[in-house]
Amino acid sequence: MPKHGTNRKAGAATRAIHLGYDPAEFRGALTMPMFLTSTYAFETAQHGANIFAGEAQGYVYGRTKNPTQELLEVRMASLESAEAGLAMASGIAAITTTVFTHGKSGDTILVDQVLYGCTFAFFAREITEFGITTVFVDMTDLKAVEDAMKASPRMVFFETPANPTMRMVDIEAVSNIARKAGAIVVVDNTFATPIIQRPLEMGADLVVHSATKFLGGHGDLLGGIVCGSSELVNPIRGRGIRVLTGATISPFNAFQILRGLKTLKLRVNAHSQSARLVAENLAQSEKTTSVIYPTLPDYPQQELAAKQMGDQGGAIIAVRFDGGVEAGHRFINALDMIKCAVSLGDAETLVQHPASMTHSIYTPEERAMFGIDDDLLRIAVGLEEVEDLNTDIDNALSQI
Ligand code: 7XF
Repeated sequence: MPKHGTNRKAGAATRAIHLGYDPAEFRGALTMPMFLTSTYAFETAQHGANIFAGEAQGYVYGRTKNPTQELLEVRMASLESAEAGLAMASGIAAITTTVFTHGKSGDTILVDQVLYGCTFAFFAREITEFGITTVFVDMTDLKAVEDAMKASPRMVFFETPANPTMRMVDIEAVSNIARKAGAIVVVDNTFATPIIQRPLEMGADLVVHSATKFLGGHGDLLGGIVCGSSELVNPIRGRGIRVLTGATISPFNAFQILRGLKTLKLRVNAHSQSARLVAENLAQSEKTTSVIYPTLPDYPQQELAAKQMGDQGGAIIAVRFDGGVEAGHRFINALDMIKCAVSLGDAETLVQHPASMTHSIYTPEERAMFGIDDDLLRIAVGLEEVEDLNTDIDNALSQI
């Protein structure tokens, strides 16, 4: 084992802090420095030509790769039990470059119905313009997934737990079906993080993240990452669509996400503990009609939740109010400390109304079909003292 670091068998928090970095290589700097450079000087003209030709190793230009970005990729790949990782400018960049690299004109892609709004819009409205056919399937229905394989899809894409309803897809079961049909399975693991759930260990081929959320963890950046086998990740990395669309992550953001990863396990554990208590508190109020949270006893997919996420539910709660949209809006407006904002995975607890915010890009008909109802609110529990969160919530509940 190297003196400076740790090997891939060390625990997740240890790897998130040490893996792949030797201070001796960087003048003793304890943390990986940020490489704020847009270009790199070649030793000679021939050296530069050799790097371009792939005959020598080296850095060329900031849109291609950067040492700070590379360490982030090594650590995230390790956390996701992957061979390789590729960090990008945002979660959406990670998703779109993955799809445009592995999906070609004429291909069919199977996509679950409940997705972050812009992800849905990309699959429903944009890639169809490039000759890719999207088929939306309720992936909680394995028979429907099986039937959909008749279309010989190139790729299967889903989120679990899904944004914003917290419904889950069985990663292992869907991956088994897809593998037989030769389709690549891509799972958006943003809500669970690799601390709670590692889709590649359950048979998925690629994992994507919005690093904007828990990985960064402090609401101060945008970033994304895709992890999987080198065979699938390297074509996205090369001189392919990421470099050609400029979806590269900034070294500054990579640095911040590396800092976030050092506390990822601590934070995710704390998010889960508090969210469970907040969910219980909401569930016992007569003002709420349903509270959907993976470790609550009445969570509809309990067995699957336990299989994929163990005893942690993550930070996100879906909640409905007696009195529908108006009651939900009154609840949001009556909150004091808890802010009304999109995003999640931050230290601050955030609440938002999916139908008019994160999922407003779905048509009302699409939302109605897929269960993203008007009366649903999404709470992303942060890292404040849970007593203070429940005080704010109780006070707001008393006003509606
Ligand atoms: O490009 P981004 O870093 O914003 O990531 C896109 C994305 C990808 N996957 C999931 C599961 C996501 O939730 C997101 C972004 N979601 C934010 C939200 O739901 O609050 C976006 C705010 S409009």
